[in-house]
Amino acid sequence: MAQVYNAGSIKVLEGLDAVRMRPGMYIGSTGSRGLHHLLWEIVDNAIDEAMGGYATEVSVTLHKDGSASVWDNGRGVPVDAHPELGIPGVQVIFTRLHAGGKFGNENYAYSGGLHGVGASVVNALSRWLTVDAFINWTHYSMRFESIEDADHKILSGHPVTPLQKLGNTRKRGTLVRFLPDDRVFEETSFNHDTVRNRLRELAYLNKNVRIIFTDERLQDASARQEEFCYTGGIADYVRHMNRDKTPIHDRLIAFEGRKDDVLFSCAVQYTDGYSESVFSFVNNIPTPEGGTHEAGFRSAWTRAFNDYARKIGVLKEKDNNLSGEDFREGITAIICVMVKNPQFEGQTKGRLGNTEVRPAVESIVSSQMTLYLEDLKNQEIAQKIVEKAVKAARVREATRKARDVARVKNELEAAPLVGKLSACTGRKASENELFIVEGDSAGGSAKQGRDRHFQAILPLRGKPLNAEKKRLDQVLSNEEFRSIITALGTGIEAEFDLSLLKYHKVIILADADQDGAHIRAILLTFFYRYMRELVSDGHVFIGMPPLYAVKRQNGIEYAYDDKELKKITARSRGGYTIQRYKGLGEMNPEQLWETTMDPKKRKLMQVTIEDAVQEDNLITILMGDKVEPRREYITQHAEFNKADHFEGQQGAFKPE
Ligand code: 28G
Repeated sequence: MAQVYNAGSIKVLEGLDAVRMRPGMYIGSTGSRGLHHLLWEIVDNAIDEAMGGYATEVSVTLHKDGSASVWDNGRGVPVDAHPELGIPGVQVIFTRLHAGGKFGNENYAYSGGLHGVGASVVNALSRWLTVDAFINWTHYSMRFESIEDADHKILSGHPVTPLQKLGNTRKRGTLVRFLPDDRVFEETSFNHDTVRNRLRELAYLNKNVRIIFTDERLQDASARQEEFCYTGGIADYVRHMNRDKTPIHDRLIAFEGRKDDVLFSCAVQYTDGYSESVFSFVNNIPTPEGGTHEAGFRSAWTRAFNDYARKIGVLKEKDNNLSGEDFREGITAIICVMVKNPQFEGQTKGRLGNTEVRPAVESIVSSQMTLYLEDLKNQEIAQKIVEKAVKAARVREATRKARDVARVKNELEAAPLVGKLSACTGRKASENELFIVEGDSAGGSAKQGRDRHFQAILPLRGKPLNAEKKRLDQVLSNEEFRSIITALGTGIEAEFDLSLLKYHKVIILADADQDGAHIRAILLTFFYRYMRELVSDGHVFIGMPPLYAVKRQNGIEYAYDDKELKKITARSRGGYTIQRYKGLGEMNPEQLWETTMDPKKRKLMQVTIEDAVQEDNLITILMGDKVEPRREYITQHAEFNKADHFEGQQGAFKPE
């Protein structure tokens, strides 16, 4: 076993052991998310080097042995002795908690935040980690391991070689490779798509940085390497997001600005659609829940266009201003800020809280948009946007009137709606569940099989319509959606109020076939577009009915996928028969309860918004007007007979 090579490192190791004792405190979780966090931490350091203008290239490799490596061609992590500690800088960085120097350091003023826990945390949670620095034509290397002492206590991130000079080099930069510790993480395999999508996103957010992704684990050699580099940055990202939509102008509205310590940039393009797709980032980290930067952008954007609409006479003195929503119909926008000490708030830490950011962004957007709207060459685009907003306002007004009428009508028709919904008797919303069930016969079984104390059933007769292609007034006139809105009690869009939610679990129950998939997609689209908080707050679930029943003398077992079926049949000596369920309707009430509704036995997948850009795009593909991308997507993902077909079909799903 290797030796402690330097006495000063004893204290250091204690620090790292704290990380191993409570990994969740440093990286959030020890599941797949936490695992990827390790990689983001190292990638962030490489990107920081590029953002500082010192590196042009970052490359990330997933190796066959389960390790990951990251390379940047920057200045190389310092190897000279730390003035106070007397050990090489690289050792300080990888063995001292918070020694990354991201806080109070001018070199890295805008980095990390959520991710910025430091490279030492990655070291603490790895089986081994190596760092190679290429500085002044010299190749330096150092290796850390997690070792066991005489009492079988694990010492994390222990330097097992002193800093070594390996020889001459023509390279410049830093290479870090590490193997996540399987004694810490439940999941140790990096997900190809997760890594790829984040690297691509980083390439869009950091224009001209070349990011090379290599997955050596892939069989197909031609798919192993991908390179991302975008000269247009976030403007390219917006174009990419709109690739399956129909833009109403070619040239994007894009600008940057700085106020005090806040750096701001945005790119905007309108399409002929009706939905609002605004994606925001803080220090390269997505903020799906918005925050002060988005608030500042929205208010300045609305004010600039209202002022403009008055200036060109579309709004007269007596007219009211158009609303912010009107100016955001059909918008696709990315807004980025760099902030010094970002405060992330909200349940999933996805919202920026810094109050100083709002006025800063407001001032930048106001002055830039004033310039933009005064420029002759922008008049055509600006007028199109105002025109679109005026139309949106008209529809909104008509909808409001229709809604008032609908409200009265609704009250009159309340009886049939209530008749459709089988409410539960319990009054605690936090314990109550609403099952939205495809088809009358399955709905009937669910009604009989449920626990009526906390489970309510809403059967869907026909297919609800596709919310993506419709305006609000059409969505509201659809009976299936109306009954869902009424049953949930929250209202929708601007009037959505989560505190009024009557069922904290909303469970979609549809067949595991094409039709079921379509209904799921339609319902998720509706929730995503009109009740997004319901999804982002984790209230939406997908029920997983079993695909097979294996009947034997001593009873029935259910299999939720082909793998499980194999397991069950393998250990079933003697006779058995397999029933394959084609739909929920084939199960009697008891079976439906036992397999799909009983909280003790059922499988539910929670719908989450992991990657809002991805989500938005998937919805466009599945629900938008363009047939070709949809056909392509469905052909690629058409494995409707597997229980895991939910994955990648829409949104992100994780087990209950
Ligand atoms: C490959 C994977 C991840 C890195 C650097 C470069 C420097 C550095 C990193 O310094 C501490 C604090 C301020 C000097 C900075 C090199 C200044 C001069 C660096 C990385 C010491 C950290 N020369 N590249 N850290 N500074 N790449 N990639 O981690 O005073 S970390």
